[in-house]
Amino acid sequence: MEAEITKAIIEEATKDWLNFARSDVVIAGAGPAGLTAGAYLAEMGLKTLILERKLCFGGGIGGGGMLFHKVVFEKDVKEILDHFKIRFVEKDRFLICDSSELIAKLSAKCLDAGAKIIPGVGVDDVIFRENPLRVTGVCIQWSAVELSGLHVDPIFIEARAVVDATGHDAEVVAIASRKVPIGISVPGERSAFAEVGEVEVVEKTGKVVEGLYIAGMAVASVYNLPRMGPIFGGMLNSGKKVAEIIASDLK
Ligand code: 48F
Repeated sequence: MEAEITKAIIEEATKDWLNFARSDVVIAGAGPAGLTAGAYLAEMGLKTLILERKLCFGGGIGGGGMLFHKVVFEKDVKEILDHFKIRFVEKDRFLICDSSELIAKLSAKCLDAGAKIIPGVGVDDVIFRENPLRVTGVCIQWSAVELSGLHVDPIFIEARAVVDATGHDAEVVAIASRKVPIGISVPGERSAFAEVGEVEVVEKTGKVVEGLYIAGMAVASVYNLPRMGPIFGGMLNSGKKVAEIIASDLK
């Protein structure tokens, strides 16, 4: 029986890797921005792979605000919350929900719509082509190998669009900016100014070079925008916006 367990796991996992080796969209990071983007992209019929370095997903959602298990939104995000069937209470200018419910419902919608979320895998580089310059996929590695420090070459996922949704470090754009002439650097985010950060992070969401897009706090890092802490409307709006831009670009 034990050998059959092994075979069942490896065969089914391999089917997924073979299927997603060439994806429409690969998203690095399963935080609020990556999960929101993944759900909308999959709902629009795009073959979407979300790679998450950790073994759980949700990124910064789980920590709520200083471990208080709630996150807040401004009211413009009500339509998205309703779309994901996320319950909230209203208080003054805010909608407030449980951090666990946000993680569960964003990820459930991704999976139900057909996106594949694979945990324990990090994106450690991009694939590029020149004339014209474009990003055509990512290099990936088991997080356990990254942590071990062993020298193990990555494997590749080709994609028509790559989304950096890695959060505060904008890891994918940071790597690309060092190794490919994309003409962009990553200065990092500014100190907290929630009201401005919430708006600008959505405004600046989009494509940084052909094939490479940013969403969520990665946008703040790339464009030196203020951070906003445990208010998450900007993250959901950013994820939705990047999905709409990609869907339009890939038509
Ligand atoms: O950090 P994270 O939650 O980013 P986000 O979606 O949302 C930011 C908010 O949580 C919060 C905030 C909002 O006001 O300030 O911080 O922009 O989620 C990013 C996810 O990406 C994973 C990381 O483990 C986390 O779950 N990640 C980071 N680098 C990589 C990665 C990588 N190179 N490959 C794969 N996953």
